Amino acid sequence: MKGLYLAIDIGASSGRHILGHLDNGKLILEEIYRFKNAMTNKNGHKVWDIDYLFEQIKIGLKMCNVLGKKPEYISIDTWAVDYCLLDEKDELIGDVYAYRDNRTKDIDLEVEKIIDSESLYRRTGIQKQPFNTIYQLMALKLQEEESLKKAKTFLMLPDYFQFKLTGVKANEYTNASSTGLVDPDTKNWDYGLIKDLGLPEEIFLHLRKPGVILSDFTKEMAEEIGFRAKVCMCASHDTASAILALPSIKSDALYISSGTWSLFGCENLSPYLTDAARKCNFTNEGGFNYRFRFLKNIMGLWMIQELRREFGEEYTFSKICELARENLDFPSIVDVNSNEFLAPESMSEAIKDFCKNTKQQVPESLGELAAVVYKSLARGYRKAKEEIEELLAKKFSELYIIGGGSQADLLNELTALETGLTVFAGPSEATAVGNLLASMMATGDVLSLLEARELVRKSFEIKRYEFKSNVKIA
Ligand code: LFR
Repeated sequence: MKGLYLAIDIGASSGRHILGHLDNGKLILEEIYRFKNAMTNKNGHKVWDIDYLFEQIKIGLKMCNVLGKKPEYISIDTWAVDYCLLDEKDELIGDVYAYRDNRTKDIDLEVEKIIDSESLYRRTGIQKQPFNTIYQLMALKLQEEESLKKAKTFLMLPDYFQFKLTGVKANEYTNASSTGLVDPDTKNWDYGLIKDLGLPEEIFLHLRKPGVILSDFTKEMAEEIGFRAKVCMCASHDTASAILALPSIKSDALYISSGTWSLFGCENLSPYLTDAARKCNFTNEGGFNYRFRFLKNIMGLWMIQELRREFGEEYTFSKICELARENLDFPSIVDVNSNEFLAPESMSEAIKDFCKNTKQQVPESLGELAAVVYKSLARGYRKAKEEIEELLAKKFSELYIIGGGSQADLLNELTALETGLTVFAGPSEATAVGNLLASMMATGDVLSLLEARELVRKSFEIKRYEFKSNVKIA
């Protein structure tokens, strides 16, 4: 058996510690710990409880120790765009805002005064989203300049957690690219842009490529956790890790990284920065091995997660799928890319309002609401497929759905039906798998991205859905 690795993968709604090792040409996973995550409200803002998250990271590590399964290498990934600032004593400055907080409302207009959207896209390749770090930092500059003035270091969330474990401050490339402040050619910060925006250039550290060993735990941390380990830099943007773990070695596959968001796209070897791509809001996020994820964000299972929060957790995701299946003839469709669904007080009300305003039948029960969401997501995927085929002037035949959402059978069937593509679903823990594989490449246990993807294909059950689906929709 080769080394024992640990992936700590934290999403917007849950986090997990997953051990991985290679055995007989397969990657074997073992989940050690799982915990909840959610935004909290503080002083009228949506924030993350960063201390709670770090506590959870440590609890999971201590559990590895208690179980006698001590990983030699660990790595952390989280969602993107959110960041923290450290002062001269390396203390956190203020709260860590959650990207769904509305402090960035209309801040794009402020950025536009300095650089127009067309030039910004040509320069960074990042799709326009109100929550991109560029808008968050601009909001901070305009609303809390004192905090920005105190800042000595800018870290994305995985960078921060790694710093807490190792004492080493470093910025990882894939997560940094989601800020909208990185030059896709140099793969480093666009310092000219940062300066033009009036942000302090010196707080951004030289970007590091993922797939390397960062450092050991500090002595204090090793004592507290009960063992020594090395921290690796994986592709710390969760979506970058997930796409690393695509169970396909073909270059022309479409994918959806399906979780809180549905990230729909393909992998390119260079950024695609045309105005047509910008208008369709496709992004070019930095990936492992400097590949680019040409994708768009579609609202995703967040809509279902929010319905579940309202109706009660006794409704499991498979129960919600079942209820939706019983209501597939409910005719209404919503635009899942509409910002009304980004952070509504009530998701059910937001869906109902959308249907009312567009003069469609208004869903009432959870089954009807969920049917609207699943059908609308599949419709959103179809539109994205048509856009990407037109933008890149090529046809795709296969779609790989990975991540937790790949377990939603009904959605997979609807997706095959809507897109006409052959759909492959799994692995559901793609992000943790990608995290582990990057560490394995850092140590040489896995030799290349190609070998990593072959391993994924051999190690996990991948379900196949043909577009001749037997789902019946009225
Ligand atoms: C998915 C994800 C997406 C990013 C969004 C916000 O978890 O990382 O890739 O657009 O969250 O960070």
